[in-house]
Amino acid sequence: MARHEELPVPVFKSLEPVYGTGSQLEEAELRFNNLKSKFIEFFGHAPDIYARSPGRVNLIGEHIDYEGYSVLPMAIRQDTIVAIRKIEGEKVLKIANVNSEKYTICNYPADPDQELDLKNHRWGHYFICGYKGFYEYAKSKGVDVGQIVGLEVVVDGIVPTGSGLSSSAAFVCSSTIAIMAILGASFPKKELAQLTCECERHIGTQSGGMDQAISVMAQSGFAALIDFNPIRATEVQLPAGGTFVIAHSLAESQKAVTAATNYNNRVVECRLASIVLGIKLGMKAEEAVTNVKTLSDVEGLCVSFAGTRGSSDPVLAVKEFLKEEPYSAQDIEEIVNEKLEVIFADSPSSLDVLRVAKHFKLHQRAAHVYSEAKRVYAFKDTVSSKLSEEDMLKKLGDLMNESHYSCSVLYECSCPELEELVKICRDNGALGARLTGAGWGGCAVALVKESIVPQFILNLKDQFFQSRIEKGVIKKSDLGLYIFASKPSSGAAIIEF
Ligand code: NG1
Repeated sequence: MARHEELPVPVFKSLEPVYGTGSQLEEAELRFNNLKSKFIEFFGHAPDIYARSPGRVNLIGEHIDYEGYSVLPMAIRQDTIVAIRKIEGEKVLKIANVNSEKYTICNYPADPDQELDLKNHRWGHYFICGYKGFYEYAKSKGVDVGQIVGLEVVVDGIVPTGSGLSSSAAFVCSSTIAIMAILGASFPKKELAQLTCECERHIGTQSGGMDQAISVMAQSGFAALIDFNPIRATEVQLPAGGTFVIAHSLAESQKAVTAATNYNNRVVECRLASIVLGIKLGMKAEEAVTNVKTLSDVEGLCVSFAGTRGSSDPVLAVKEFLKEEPYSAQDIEEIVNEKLEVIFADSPSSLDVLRVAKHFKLHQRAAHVYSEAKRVYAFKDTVSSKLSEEDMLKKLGDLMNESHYSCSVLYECSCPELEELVKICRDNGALGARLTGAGWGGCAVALVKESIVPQFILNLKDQFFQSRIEKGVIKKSDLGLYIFASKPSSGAAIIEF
């Protein structure tokens, strides 16, 4: 039988296979009805097709997907739905949102080669990421998708934005899948996972691929170990006695806007760390600059070095060869024998990083990546071990705590609000708690024993959210959006009524 990622995105005629039964189905029915009415209101007729794709929470494996390492996320029930219809004759893309006050209608030309104006960020840009990426991929595969047509689109997204729960990937994936379906194409899920990752890079972040992979390939009831090169998803059954509670720090992380100092900065630092390690471990400078792209490329050399010290831990090489003090651009240029601007000449977003970076913390970033990559496998092995449930949950919690420490201290992608929230989670009985997603704001995820979940949520409301309600940061009636328990949900789907 074909592995599920070899299959196309499923097409359903009803909502039950996606949303199950009960309150989740009722909520979905309301949203689909509303989406259809809005579509008729905006464009005068109903859509032809809907596509939906979920957000995700990453349980462990942060900031390592772009370094080629496996990660372990699960899809959440919150998703983005895109309703779509072709317009014959008019070559325009009209992108509306059910929340038309916050997200006003965006029009773009129906031109797959258009350049996105990244200096003027608009919410509709994410749809165009999918549009451009789809056409690029179809062309590269020699798939004929016919004449260029106009499209009418209405979007309904309930993944909280800037929360580390991948609202952007849910939007890009549902857009790409809607475009694929309306143009009569069909690609297997693993190809879509790769293609949507490349789509999202049009927004200017050097995205790693985890979010799109889980959004497209998730299976209800399971988290997944996502491997890259090639992309593959292996189901992971989580222990029944533990629940993952997601809580928002209420600090919004504007990933696309802060890319040059935060997300893309770390991608650049990791590349520089891997080149320097490669050289210190015997590669010629020129060879390292040309061939070494990620820390996983030089892991073998690091492990061989560790072997000379009776270990297999690549962090030993980091400790030996990368100084803890920050490197200046000049320090690195002397080692690599090349100007940094030349190394990154073909990556405009990396050049933006170089323009604003004061220094580069190569030791800390590499130590995080190698140790976090190991924790992902330790998490996966623990889940499938014969430990008692009690011991298993404790071990998983410990790994999550270690991951948070590494993200916070070595990778410096936390923030004061996340630190406060993670501490409150632990003080209230979480077995482990950590920031999830890119960080610098957004959500924390806590592993909590099933039996204490209701009290845990009440305590967090009291100790973290109440003061923010009083200050008017959020409304009490919206609390359910900012703290909730989450079960592993299903991945992308196409719905035709
Ligand atoms: P968020 O910002 O949580 O969607 C981002 C990246 C991931 C991964 C994590 C950090 C995008 C679309 N996603 O996730 O690929 O690198 O940060 O682990 O850029």
